[in-house]
Order: sequence, then C-alpha cells, then structure tokens
Amino acid sequence: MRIDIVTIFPGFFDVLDVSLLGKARLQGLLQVRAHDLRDYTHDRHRTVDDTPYGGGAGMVMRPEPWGEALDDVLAEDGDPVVIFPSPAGERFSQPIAAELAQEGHLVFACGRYEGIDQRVVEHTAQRARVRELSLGDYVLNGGEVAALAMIEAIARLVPGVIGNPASLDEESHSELGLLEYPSYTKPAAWRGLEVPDVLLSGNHGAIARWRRAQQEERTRRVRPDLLQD
Ligand code: 6GU
Repeated sequence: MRIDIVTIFPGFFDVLDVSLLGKARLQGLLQVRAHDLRDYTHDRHRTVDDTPYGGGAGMVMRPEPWGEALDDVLAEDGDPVVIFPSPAGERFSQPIAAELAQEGHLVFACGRYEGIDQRVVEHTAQRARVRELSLGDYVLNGGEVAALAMIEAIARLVPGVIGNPASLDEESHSELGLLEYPSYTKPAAWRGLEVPDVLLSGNHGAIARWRRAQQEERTRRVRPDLLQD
C-alpha cells in the first residue's frame, strides 16, 4: 500500500518510522511519503491561509497550494482514495478501516486552522474517490493526528503487516461488535490481585464462555450504544 500525506507539518509523520508500521515500511509492504504543502506556494512568505469569506473567526486554507499539491500526488500511478480528515466528516470506524485496507493508494490531505476551502474537496471529488472522515466528537487542531490514527488502524489490516492475523479476530470492534475481554499474564498473583481462576483451569469451553460473558458485561456497562440495533 502506498500512502501520500499532504500537510504543513511533515515532521508529524516521522513516528511512522517506528514500531510495527516502521517494520512494514522496511519490508516494502507500506510506502509512506509526507509532502510539505508550503512547497506548492509561490510567495515569499509561503502563505497557505487567508481570512474566511462571510466573516468569522480563524483562517481558512487557500485552495491554490492544495490544488497544485494534489495535482502532483494524483498525477502518479493508481486510482487513489483521497481522505480529508475533518471533524465535520463521516465517523471513521473499523469497517471503514477494513475497506480502506483493500486499497492500493491512499492520500491524506491534512488541513489546519478552520479547515480547507471546500472547493478543494469538490474539485478533488471530480478526479478521485474522496472521503471526509472524522475520528469522533471532539476537536483537534488539525488533521495530522487524526491521519496518524487512521493510518495505523488501516495499515495494520494490510496483509503481512501483523505477524499473527488471528490476533485481529478477537479484538474490540471486530465483526462480533463487542468490546474485548480482559487479558492477563504471569504472575498468577501480583500485589494481592489474582488472575481469575477459570483462566488457570485448562477448561477451554469454560474459558471461552467466561470471555464471552466478560465481553457482554463490559460492552453493556461502558458502550451500550454498540448493542442497539
Ligand atoms: Cl479528522 N480533524 C480534526 N481537526 N479534529 C477532529 C477530527 C479530525 N476527528 C475528530 N476531531
């Protein structure tokens, strides 16, 4: 999978060099490139924003640098999906991550300030598949941290990135729609707290039933919204 990111802070994406995704990049499973939006400006101050038409607080990112940056990134191979991280977007989720993990090329267009001139989204939709995606109901200062979260959620579903694909099956927000059960490892007693007996019993049926009951109890308690439909 190839991932291009357009941002005024390419350094945010240096963290993709480490951990599992860093390894996937070294193995060639993932190619990530961060492009500096300011490289597509032509004035001495490398200006990317201006005041909003209609008035209001904050600044809006001007369309011209975005147009040129996306011209560049979209001129290269493939049939990418262009993602605009935005608190006004559709809610990102595990099914969307799984869908995007099937793609060969993703482009993340990370806005700052009060957002990007909406014509950039409109124009991009005329030449590529576009998704405006939000992480959740809170506000970040820009799309960069949201893009990092989405990239991690998507890339770990690309075949080969995770060593043991079975570990993807039982986690929260997998097809079952329940939160994960709690996990324990050695020692069996630690600071006066014991691992539940059933996990030491060797009774695989009883363990599976206990885990399922824990998932249902935890989901009912902290995320009852997941049980509605
Ligand atoms: Cl995708 N962007 C910003 N700026 N804030 C957010 C978000 C995205 N998702 C949740 N809050």
